[in-house]
Amino acid sequence: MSYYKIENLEQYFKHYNKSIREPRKFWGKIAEENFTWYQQWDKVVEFNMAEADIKWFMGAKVNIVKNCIDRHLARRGNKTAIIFEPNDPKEQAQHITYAELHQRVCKMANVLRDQGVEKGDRVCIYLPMIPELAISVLACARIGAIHSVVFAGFSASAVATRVNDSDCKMVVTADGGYRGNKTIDLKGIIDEALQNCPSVKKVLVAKRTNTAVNMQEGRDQWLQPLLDEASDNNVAEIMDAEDPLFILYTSGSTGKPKGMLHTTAGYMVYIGYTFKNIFNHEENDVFWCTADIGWITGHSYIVYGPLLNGATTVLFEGIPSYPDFGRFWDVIDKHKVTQFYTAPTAIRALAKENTSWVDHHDLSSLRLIGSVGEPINEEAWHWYNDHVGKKKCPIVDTWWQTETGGVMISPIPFVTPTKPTYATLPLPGIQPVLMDETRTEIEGNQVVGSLCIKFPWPSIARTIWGDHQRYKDTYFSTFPGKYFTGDGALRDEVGYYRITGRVDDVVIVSGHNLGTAPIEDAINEHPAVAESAIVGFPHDIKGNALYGFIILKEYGESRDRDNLRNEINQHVSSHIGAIAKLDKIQFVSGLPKTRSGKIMRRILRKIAEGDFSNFGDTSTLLNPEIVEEIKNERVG
Ligand code: 6R9
Repeated sequence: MSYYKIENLEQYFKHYNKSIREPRKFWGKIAEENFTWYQQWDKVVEFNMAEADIKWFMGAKVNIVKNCIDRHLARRGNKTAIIFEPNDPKEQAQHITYAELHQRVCKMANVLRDQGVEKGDRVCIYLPMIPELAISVLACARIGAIHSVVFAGFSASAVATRVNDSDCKMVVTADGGYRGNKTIDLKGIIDEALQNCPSVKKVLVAKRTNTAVNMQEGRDQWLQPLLDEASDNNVAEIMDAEDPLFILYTSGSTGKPKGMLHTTAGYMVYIGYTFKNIFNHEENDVFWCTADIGWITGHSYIVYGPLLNGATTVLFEGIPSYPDFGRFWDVIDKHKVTQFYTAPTAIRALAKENTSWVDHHDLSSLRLIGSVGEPINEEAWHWYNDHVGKKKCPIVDTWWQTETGGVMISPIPFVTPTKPTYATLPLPGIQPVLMDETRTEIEGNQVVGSLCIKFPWPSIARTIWGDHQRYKDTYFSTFPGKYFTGDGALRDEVGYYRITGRVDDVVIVSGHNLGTAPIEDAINEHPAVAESAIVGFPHDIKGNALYGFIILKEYGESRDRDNLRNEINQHVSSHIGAIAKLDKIQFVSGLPKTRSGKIMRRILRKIAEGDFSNFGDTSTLLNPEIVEEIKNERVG
């Protein structure tokens, strides 16, 4: 019996139980039957949760890129591995076959080696969503260099912090990048960043926008001529199971960014396995994840997961609103996408527009649709289900984190019955528990608590680069012996999980524990509201009171503000209870968001408190200008 694919609910429970009772047998069998190894492991897993010391497949020798590309060549050499869909729909899409990908990755790997990159060296990749990005990632992994992809929307200072934190030796970038009708001066940003980065000796520059750039003598080189010269014969590095694969900095909604370190074999096995099951992958599918490779979602489910399964993956350079709000639906139709995976923030933005944008496209190729990144509110879930999935495609609401490497809680499509706003059940191997304030595990169903995981899974991050103590403190000390996710969750009467948001987004009002996410859900259901964010602020009598920052739809903008405030509060009262009424409501034109679409609540909390002294690191904000507006119009 194979454990690689879950076919029905009975099998899910069978596999799940096996994975808990005999994790070593379960993962050992999956690893053995579905991947190629130079040498097998001695032990499947070894761990000490108190020390945050976790090792999978110790003793094994493997190369993840051999598994992503080389082993498919005989059977799938002419199959499309990557479909590159450019920013401008008038520019032709590219279909890169497995054979061509192999050749291009081998050349890039040889260029890196020629430029002095060795196994274990860190390479910062700061590229737009073009094929060179995926190719650079794979080339690093092929020669055992540790890639650190920095999203090509980060500022120079954010890049410098990340480059210095991990002492990168090289930066791979481009002259510029396209984003809708804008051109971003990537090389200029790198030049500025590198003024403060002594470790970087070489910069390779891909050409994308043909923007004029400065090339620093002795440091900078154009990539293409080096690739043209390079041989396409490359012997992959033989890696130990626990050799580092990549560093990825978390989006940084709190504190200094953390360089999460992922290692080779466990990540490979878990990402291959989860891609197969969560997206119900079949041979002729065209899979599209709209994330950027600069985030964990792009690492795991644009590059590694699809390629490990010999799939066809779409790499989209553009944005959902360019050249118009029909772009996503146009791409689905054009490439006959079978699985579409996006974020609630994009869904809500598109749901604000006229439905004819989506209704006028042929989306009949879709078999399932997915969501990731934040809790999906009820209204967005239904819009996604009705207009995109046409009520025929299961929605996989996938909960996971940069730290977890792969999806942890999610429906298995066509297997797990879905429920709006619920991520539903843990994947095999994942043991979630809910904890109360006294650090006791909460048993039973219909309960709420802090979400922890009590047994290691193969793709858990192994450390924070250069700071194992911080790794232990952040994830393994709040609830000793367990991995603490930082999220709160609810477990319903059948054991389904609903992630309610970060635990620090819980506000205690008059002794009642209020999650801000359900209140926001209720507010967002009001017909005049486009989006909202709720934070707590200190209150003499209640301890804390609620402050709402609300974006109105056009429809609401012409209405009397005080009437709207009353209506919104009545809505909250009737949906959650009078206790959840907002003391203050400020209508805003936008919310401060990180580039991955997460609201930076820390800033809103400070504004609500009237403390404008120190907003901390705002370098990861997409729209820093909004902070000033919100500050000036604060409701005192
Ligand atoms: C993959 C990714 C992780 C945080 C996580 C949680 C939130 C992600 C979610 C979700 C509810 C989902 N989150 N997916 N919350 N439902 N389906 O987004 O990684 O950028 O590290 O963010 O995102 O709060 O803790 P990352």
